[in-house]
Amino acid sequence: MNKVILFNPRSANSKYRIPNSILQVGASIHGQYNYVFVDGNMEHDPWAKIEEYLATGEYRFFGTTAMPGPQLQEAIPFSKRAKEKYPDTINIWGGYFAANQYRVVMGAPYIDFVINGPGDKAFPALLDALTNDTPYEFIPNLIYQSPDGEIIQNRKEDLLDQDALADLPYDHLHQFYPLEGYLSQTYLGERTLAYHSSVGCPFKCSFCAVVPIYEARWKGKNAKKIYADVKKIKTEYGADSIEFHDNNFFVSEKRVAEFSRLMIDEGMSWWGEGRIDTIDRYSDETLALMRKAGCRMIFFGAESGNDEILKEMDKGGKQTAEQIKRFAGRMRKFDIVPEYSFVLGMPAATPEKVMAQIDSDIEFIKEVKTINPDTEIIIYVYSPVPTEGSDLYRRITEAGFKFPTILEDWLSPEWQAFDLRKNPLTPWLKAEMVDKIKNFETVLNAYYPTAADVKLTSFQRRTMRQLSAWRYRRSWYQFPYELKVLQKFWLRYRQPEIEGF
Ligand code: B12
Ligand code: SF4
Repeated sequence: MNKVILFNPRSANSKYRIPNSILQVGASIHGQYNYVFVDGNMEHDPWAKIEEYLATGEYRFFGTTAMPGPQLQEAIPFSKRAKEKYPDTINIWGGYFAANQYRVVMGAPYIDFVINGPGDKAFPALLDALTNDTPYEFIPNLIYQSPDGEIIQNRKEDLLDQDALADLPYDHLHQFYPLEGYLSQTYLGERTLAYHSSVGCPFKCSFCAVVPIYEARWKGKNAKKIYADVKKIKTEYGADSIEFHDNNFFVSEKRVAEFSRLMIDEGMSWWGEGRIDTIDRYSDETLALMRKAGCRMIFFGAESGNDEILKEMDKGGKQTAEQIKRFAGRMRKFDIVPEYSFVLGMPAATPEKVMAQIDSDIEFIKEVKTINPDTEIIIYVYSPVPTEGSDLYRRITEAGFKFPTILEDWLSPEWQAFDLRKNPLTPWLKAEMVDKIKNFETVLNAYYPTAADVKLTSFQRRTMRQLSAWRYRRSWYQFPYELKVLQKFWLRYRQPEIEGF
C-alpha cells in the first residue's frame, strides 16, 4: 500500500529530456520505497498509466513535479482525479511552480503537501512520517495545512552536500522508458544528455524564480562526480553531447576547469547557463581549456542594455551594458558562442518611457550583433515572477498585476500564454509595444538565422538574410509578413519554452 508514483507531466512536444526532477526524487527513496516513474512526455495517455497503478490499491503516494506552463495541464486535473477516484491517495507536489505558488497549490482541496525546494531529504522524511504515523510537522522544506486550514511553511534546510546524495537511478528509469529515447538531436550533437550538476544560484536577480527558493545559495557536485555520470551515460547509452540544466553551471571557475580537464579527450560538445560578470572574470587559459574540452555555447541572461534597468533587476550590481558588449567580443576570440537572452518590456513611469526602453534595447542588440555576429539572441517579453519583498514586485503589484488565486485558473489560455511568456498580461505593456518586440525579433531572426537550427540550408539562410536586409538596416520592423511566412516553413528557432534549449 505504500508504493509511490513519481509523475513528470508533459512538458515538451518533442526532444524529451531526461526527467531530472523525478529522477532525483527517485534517488532519494531508492531502496527504501517501491516506486514507479510515469513520464507524461513518453506516455500517449499518462492518466491511463497512472490509473493502472492506482487501481491496484498498492500506491498511496502520488508525487508530481510542476513547472509553470504546459505541465499544469496534466498536473492539476490528474491530481484532482486521483483524489476523487482514489480518496486514500496522498498528493505531494514539488518543483518550481509548487514552491513559488504554494499558496494557490495548497489552497486546492486535493493537494496534501508541497515540497519547498530540494526534496532529497524532505520527501523520504515525509513518506516515513506518513507510513509510520509519526509527526511530519517539523520536516524542513515541507509546506502543509494545519487542521484549522492555516498554510504552514516549515523552515528551509541548508543546501545539502551534492556529492553525498544518492546516485541517480538511471537504470531504474531505463526499465520504464529506455534511456536512449531521452538522448535527442540538438545543436550540440546527435544524442544529447540533459544533466543537472548543482542547485540554486548565489545571485538575487529580482525577476528570477530561483531566488525565493534558494535565497542566493548554491552548491554543486564535484567535477569528478559529474564526469563519472557523463561517462556512464556515454558508455552505456551512447550520449555524445551534454546540456547542463543548472541555473548557473559556471559559479566556480575551479570546478569548471577541472571538469574541462577531465573531458578533454571525450569528444563531447556541451552547453550550460552562466553569468557574464562571473565568466568575464575567468582567465584566458580557462576559457581556452573549456573550448578545447567541448564547451560550444553558453547561455547568458544579458537582460538589457540599459544600466538603470540592470540595476533594477538587481543583477548583482556588476553587469553593465559596456561589459555585455565587450564580453561578446571576448567570447568570439575563444570560439564559444554567447547565447544572450534579453527581457524587453519592463515597467516604467509612463508609456513613452516603456517604449523608449524597448527602442534602446533593440539598438543595443544590434550593436552586440555587430561586435559578434555569432551571438545568439533570445528575446523575452517581461513576465513578472513574484520575489516577495523586492522593489520590482512592489512596483508590478502597484501597477495592477495579480496572480490567480485558484489553482484551476492557471489552466486558462491567458495564463498558459503568460507562462510561456507569449502574453505578459502586464498592464503597462500596450499592444503596439508587444508588436514592436515581436516584429523586431522576426526581422532579427531572418537577418541572422540561428546557427542552432541544424536543418537550415545555406540557400535558406541567404534568402532570409537578403529579404530582411532593408528592414534590418533601416530599422523598419512593421508587418514583416513575408519573413513570418518563410520562418514558419523554414526556421526552427530554438524555443526553450516548448522544445528545450
Ligand atoms: C529542464 C527544464 C525545462 C525543460 C523540461 C524538460 C523535462 N524534463 O521535461 C523544458 C525545456 C521543456 C522547460 C520548459 C519550461 N520551463 Co523549465 N526548466 C528546466 C530547468 C532548466 C531544469 C529542471 C530540472 O530538471 N531540474 C533538476 C531537478 C533535479 O531539480 P528540481 O526540478 O528543482 O527538483 C528538485 C526540487 O524542486 C524538488 N522537486 C521537484 N519536483 C518534485 C516532485 C516531488 C514529488 C517532490 C517530492 C519533490 C520535487 O526535489 C528535486 C530534487 O531536490 C529549470 C531550471 C533548473 N535549473 O532547475 C527550468 C525552470 C523550472 N523552467 C522554468 C520555466 C519558466 C519554464 C517554462 C514555463 C517557460 C520557459 N520559457 O522556459 C517552460 C514551460 C514548461 C513546460 N513546457 O511545461 C522556470 C520556472 C520559473 C517559475 N516561475 O517557477 C525554471 C526555474 C527556469 C528559470 N530559472 O526561469 N523547462
Ligand atoms: S543569475 Fe540567473 S539563476 Fe541566478 S538569480 Fe540571476 S537570473 Fe536567477
